[in-house]
Amino acid sequence: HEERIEWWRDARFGMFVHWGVYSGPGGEWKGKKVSGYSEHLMRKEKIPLAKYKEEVVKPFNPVDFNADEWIRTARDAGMIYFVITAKHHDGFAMFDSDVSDYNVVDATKWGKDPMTDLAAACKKYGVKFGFYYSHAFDWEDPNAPGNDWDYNNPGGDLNLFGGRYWYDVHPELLPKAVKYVDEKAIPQIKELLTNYHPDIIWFDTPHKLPLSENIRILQAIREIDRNVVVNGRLARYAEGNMGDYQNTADRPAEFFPVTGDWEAIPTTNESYGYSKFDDSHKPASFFIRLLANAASRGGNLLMNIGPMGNGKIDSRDLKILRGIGQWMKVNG
Ligand code: JFZ
Repeated sequence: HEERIEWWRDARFGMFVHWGVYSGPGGEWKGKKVSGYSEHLMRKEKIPLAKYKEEVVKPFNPVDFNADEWIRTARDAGMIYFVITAKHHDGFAMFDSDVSDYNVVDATKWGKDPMTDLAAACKKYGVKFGFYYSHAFDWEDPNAPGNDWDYNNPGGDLNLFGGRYWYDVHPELLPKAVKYVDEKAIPQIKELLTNYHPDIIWFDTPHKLPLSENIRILQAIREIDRNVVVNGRLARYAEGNMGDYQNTADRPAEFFPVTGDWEAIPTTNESYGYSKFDDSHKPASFFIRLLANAASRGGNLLMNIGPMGNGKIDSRDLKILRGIGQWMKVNG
């Protein structure tokens, strides 16, 4: 079934969006700066679920969100596809879900589903649409791997759960993970496929589940959708996975020769989710070079931005996107 990936092979450039209830605090908790990935706020600050619901989930109210504006901005930067966090590690669904009430429509002040509008805007502008779904980590579901607050990412606490490959050390915990996959992950992935018809679905942190569970998820996907593109990180990290930090401003990326289908996912600063204090944004020229480099080696660039809790795109990200757009107009 090679045809389904044809559009992706030609795409070269896409927008990755990390946006969730954690975008509200935006890397600030109790008046102090939280460094690193703002989307990991709950884990980093060891926030109990009840408190996260009360102080992060409920107040989420992105009144300035405008799907049309987001997708137009992506298109104007020369982006061909768009991938947004439907559920990140915090377990919170940013879409309308019948599987779990822990979702943007039922649990936030805002009470709206941004994904319907985003899917429609993508159609309007001819941009391919897709979801990031955290299938392994879920900090809300008591059966999911990684609901302890004491592990270090990526992994799971060594003493409590055996770390990276916990299921080898603690096979007796495996039935719990299987229950989570059956009762939350697979049903929600099916909701995403049937309700929004994405062109691509993007998974991450595969080491948190045994390969057999990851493959079961792929089977469930293929039972109802033969055409959706699925990234390799559903199952395992690719051989030679470079990690994020190879691509920093002081170390411009040189992609090694890679064969097959590959994609780099640099973020504009050092967090994927919006982080108010992180000013480490790279200039547009950095991403233009990265894009040319990736394209010349047969890869795609899925550039990440972190929109704010009010629903607007951060002006620091906008500046980069506009810079790329200007270059695209001349060289695109
Ligand atoms: C994961 C997430 O934990 C993170 O929040 C974000 O969504 C990012 C895109 O993916 O983080 C990773 C996963 C893999 C590596 C680094 C960060 N890696 O292989 O180096």
